[in-house]
Amino acid sequence: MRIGITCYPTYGGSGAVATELGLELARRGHEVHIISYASPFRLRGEFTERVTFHEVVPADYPLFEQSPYALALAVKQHEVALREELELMHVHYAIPHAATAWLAKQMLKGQRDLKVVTTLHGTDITLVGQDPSYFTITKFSIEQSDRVTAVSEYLKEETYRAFGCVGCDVQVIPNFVTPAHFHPATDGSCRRALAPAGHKILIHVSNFRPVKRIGDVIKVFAGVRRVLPATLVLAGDGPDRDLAEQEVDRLKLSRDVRFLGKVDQVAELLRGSDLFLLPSQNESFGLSALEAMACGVPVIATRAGGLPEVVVEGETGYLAPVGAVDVMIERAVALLEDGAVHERLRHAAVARALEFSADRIVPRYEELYQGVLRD
Ligand code: GMT
Repeated sequence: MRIGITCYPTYGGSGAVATELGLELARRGHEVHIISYASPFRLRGEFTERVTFHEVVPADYPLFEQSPYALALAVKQHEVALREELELMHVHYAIPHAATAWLAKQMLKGQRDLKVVTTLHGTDITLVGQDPSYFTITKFSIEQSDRVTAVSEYLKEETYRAFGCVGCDVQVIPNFVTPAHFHPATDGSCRRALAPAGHKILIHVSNFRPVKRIGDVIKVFAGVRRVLPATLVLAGDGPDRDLAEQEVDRLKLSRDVRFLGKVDQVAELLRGSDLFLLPSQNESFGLSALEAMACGVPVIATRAGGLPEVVVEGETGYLAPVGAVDVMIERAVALLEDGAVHERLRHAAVARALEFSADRIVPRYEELYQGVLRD
């Protein structure tokens, strides 16, 4: 198949999933064209056979305070669909990608029938899409898509609840991991680079938005640090990084907390860690938790959104109510102090993650594509 993919290229789950999907589809022989304003971070800046990146460059003009990116994107989607004879456009994160794909489809009418597949990822439904400034166009573009998928049952239900979405049949296709990249450690080399010998290593990876509750990550670490020697590794950057740094200073933890900034390839960091923290306010799926589990790292997360569909309570980690820092500390200390329990959860985490391996999930997208092309 000849497939267009549009996503955000920035540090975030939807761009990661879209790019990994593109790479997997290309590996399976499909031709993939990724259309965005920058090359997505997971493309790894490498040449990959059958994957082409198309950059959207919105023209500037003194009248505009902000260039109309959505229009330039629709034009590029239309242009690439025509030139590369795309059969379908798979957009990730509804805003504005589902709307621009709909525009491109309209512009192609009479020339070719471009099918539009929209994958809903999270805040496009739970937060941003519900803002009055975007609500009607989000609802419209979901309803106009030829197929709609959501990354969890939770997100599917939330889409129906918040948008109604007359006539849409939202199908759940969960996120996936590529075990060739995300697998357990074979030696302790990464661990040695991250922390002094004898330290337990806790890790959090995100884009430091308020929804991630970075303050709780620091508080949980502070509680653990009071009981045992430990290092906290923070990978990523975003609006709450300053707040996190201030909290670390206030709690006098700076010797044991490492802010790494944006790291494109996190698998090595995960492999060197003992525990992944994801105390989010909400999380439609929690791709970072899945990637940690695939690397043999148990997860302590909140019982929020789609996280219970990924993390199995007591088996691959623990789930606590949002903000229940004391519960998370108690769980983390118990887990880190008991080598046998940690080992059991570590193995269960890897096994659970394999249920979401690319080989199992990507064929579900291929089936969905075949179905929409038969319509
Ligand atoms: O929260 C992020 O890191 C980015 C955000 C996005 O849409 O780019 O992630 C969402 O999509 C991911 C991939 O499907 C999910 O794993 C995340 O749970 C989801 N984030 C939220 O729901 C807050």
